[in-house]
Amino acid sequence: RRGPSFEATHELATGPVASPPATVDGFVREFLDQLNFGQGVKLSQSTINDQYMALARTVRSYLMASWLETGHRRRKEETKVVGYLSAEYLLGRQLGNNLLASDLQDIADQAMERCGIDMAAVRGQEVEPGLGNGGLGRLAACFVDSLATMDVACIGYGIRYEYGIFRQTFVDHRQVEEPDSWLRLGSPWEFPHPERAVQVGFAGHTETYADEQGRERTRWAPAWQVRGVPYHYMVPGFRNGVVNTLRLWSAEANQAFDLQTFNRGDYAQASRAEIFAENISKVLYPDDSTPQGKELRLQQQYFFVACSLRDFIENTLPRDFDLHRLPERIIFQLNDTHPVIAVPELMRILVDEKGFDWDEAWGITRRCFAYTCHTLLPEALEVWPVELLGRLLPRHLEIIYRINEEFLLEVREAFPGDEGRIRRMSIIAEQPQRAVRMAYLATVAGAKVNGVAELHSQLLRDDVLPDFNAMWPDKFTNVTNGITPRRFLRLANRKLSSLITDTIGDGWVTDLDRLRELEPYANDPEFRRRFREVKAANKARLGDLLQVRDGVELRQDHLLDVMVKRLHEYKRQTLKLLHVVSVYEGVLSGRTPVEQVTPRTVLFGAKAAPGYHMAKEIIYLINAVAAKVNTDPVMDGRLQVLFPANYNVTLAEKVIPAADLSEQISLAGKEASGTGNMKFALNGALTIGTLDGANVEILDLVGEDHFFLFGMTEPEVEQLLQRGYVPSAYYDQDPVLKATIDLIGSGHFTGGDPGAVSAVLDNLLNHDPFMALAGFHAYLGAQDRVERAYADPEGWSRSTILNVARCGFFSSDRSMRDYLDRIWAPGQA
Ligand code: Z2T
Repeated sequence: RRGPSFEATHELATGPVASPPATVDGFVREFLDQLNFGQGVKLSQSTINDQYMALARTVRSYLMASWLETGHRRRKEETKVVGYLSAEYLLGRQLGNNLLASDLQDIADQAMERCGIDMAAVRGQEVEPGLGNGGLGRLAACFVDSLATMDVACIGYGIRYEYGIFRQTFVDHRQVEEPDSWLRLGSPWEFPHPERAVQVGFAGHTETYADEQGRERTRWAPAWQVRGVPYHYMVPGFRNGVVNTLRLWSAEANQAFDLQTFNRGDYAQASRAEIFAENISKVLYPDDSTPQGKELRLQQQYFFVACSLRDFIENTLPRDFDLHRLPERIIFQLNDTHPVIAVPELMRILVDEKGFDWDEAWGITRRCFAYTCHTLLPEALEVWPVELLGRLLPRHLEIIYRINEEFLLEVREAFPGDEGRIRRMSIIAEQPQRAVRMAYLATVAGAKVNGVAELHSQLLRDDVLPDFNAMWPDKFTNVTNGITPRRFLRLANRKLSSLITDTIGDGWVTDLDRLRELEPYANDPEFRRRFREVKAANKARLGDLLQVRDGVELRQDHLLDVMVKRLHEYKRQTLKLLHVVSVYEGVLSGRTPVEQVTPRTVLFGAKAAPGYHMAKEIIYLINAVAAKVNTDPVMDGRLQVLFPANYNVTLAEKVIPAADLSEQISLAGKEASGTGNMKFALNGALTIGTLDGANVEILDLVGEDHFFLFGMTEPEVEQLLQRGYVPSAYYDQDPVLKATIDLIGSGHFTGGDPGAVSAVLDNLLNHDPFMALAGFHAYLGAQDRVERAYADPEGWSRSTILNVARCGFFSSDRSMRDYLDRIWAPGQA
């Protein structure tokens, strides 16, 4: 099964692996080798894509020795490994990151110049692997970056989707989705390992039999199988010689086609099985925080989790490892409920395949998993109908039933006679249909359960899982999210990074708390001037990009007000839009002299789930408002609304460093954490925001003089809901709100057609589940404060510098430290 040992191939066949010399000469030589012998072209004939492929392979070859060395070391050291199980990794482009990690940026620039190659064009050739929806997938990418930088043994497990998050375009102001064929021009960062493929079964039936000792055992006879082929990706630490592995699984058919059918001439039928199998990893489900409960999605989940457990147990642990000691060697971190089917899968492996007693297996399993919840929205908690789960994974359903039975016995013992509680806590929901509550299964099996910001973790205890908290209070903990300072500061904002490094040295890149040392410079006029210069340069860079990418002009003299995140009602893009329209309406109606309007560009970036009707209507409305406001001479160009299509990590890296104002305006109690909020603050934007998610912690750290806070607290939201929320009352009582909504409702933005906006307006006036109308007045007040503050450039600069200086806490290195301290290390036996 295992071929020659790593030692044999490494030491005997090739000797120690040497990197090419880290000089411009060495780089040029390696690059030309890659171009000639890898890509098969001469420099003079090469296309930009050839050059990109060769450059990527060159960078790869510099990281290879570290990768082999790290793998070698990990096999020797008997430490616990973090198995990060995530259905999404929103990696962003690899070239820049890997040049940064290997400290080859300058050498590569010079080498390309020497070859007469346009480095910017080559960088632009890379299609980012968009294997995630938004925050959750990007968080996974930040976490594996931090673990590599901290030299923690981690394998990131996930799915190699052939198509990642769709590419968004706008046609007549409406979102159109196009397939993201990110692999089309080649994928130089991945290493397929077909020799490490594993089999995954589905469906079929279970049967009992007596083993040699006469014990009753169960086995599962799947009806069909697919092959999981791992593709490895390098996860380099920041200049520390460590390269961890991301292992993404691709589904393939066991046989290309059925030869008998093929020979009969039914070619379409002959390849049906192949198409069926390959569908499993074909495409990422584009739903951010509202799962669809589709069979293919459950297939994806089981597929990658079964591959990953098999891979770790059979191919990563030493041969003949005693699985009783499994918790000493692995902690599987469940990134939301998507991989929770791993729990019954590990039980099945231990009990059915390895012959463990149930109790023994359960004792092990409960120490091998920890669960991170990323939401509070009830509709986002995954449930799988018993009928579906039983059909696709019959043995797993039996195991879940038994876990539930024994768990409910435990509940009965802890709370005798409390049948209501037992019904509430059951892993199996009875209404509206029998279904497995995956969050409950994860909570029962997990050694720890965590939320992703202080407020979220508290609400998780109090509102989402209160009965579980009552039973196991010590299980619950918080780890506030973070972001990697490598990609989102050092790489995305090289100018600010240089200014910081010139001022306090470069230790901050791996120890972000050191940004505190910038605090005194907030009072230094010269430093503030340089800080503003950086912001202006970033704004100019974004302007150049938007000109080429979207054919729009970014006014350099405007306050740049940015709201970039998935389109969701709870995030309240409509509230931002109401503000925009109110400014415009004020001028249009003569209430506000146009000279009094602070010149401002509002930039939106947002994808809507393709099936989320209201979100798509809101996208339409934003585009419609933009078209009118941008061109109406009455505004004298003082208000611009930009909505570049297809917001992704690549665009984020340009937008965030240019922003002045960061919009974090979700209804309190709805955004679990947010991570964009952290990226903006660390890049010198000020936040206008509610007391939601990690905003609360940002506010605590930066102080209320340097944060534009508005809106209800979470308890106030609850109270208003209890009293009965009537959105139309706000419309009736606030003349500015009324005029704003009436202008939209008049069809002013939609060619005189009020029907085109009625879905959004009816929803706002009659339902408004996220209380945009209730928030409107306070939001406008906060925007007034923004404008007054912005009118004082010195005061504004001071605040932005203090934001940067005080937000070191939001490094994902700190998040990883917290996971290690609170979740991963305590389980160590
Ligand atoms: C997602 O991106 C998030 C939560 C989900 O709940 C699903 C997805 Cl795809 C099931 C986001 C949260 O909305 C956001 O607040 C948080 O910062 C992010 O996960 C990372 O924790």
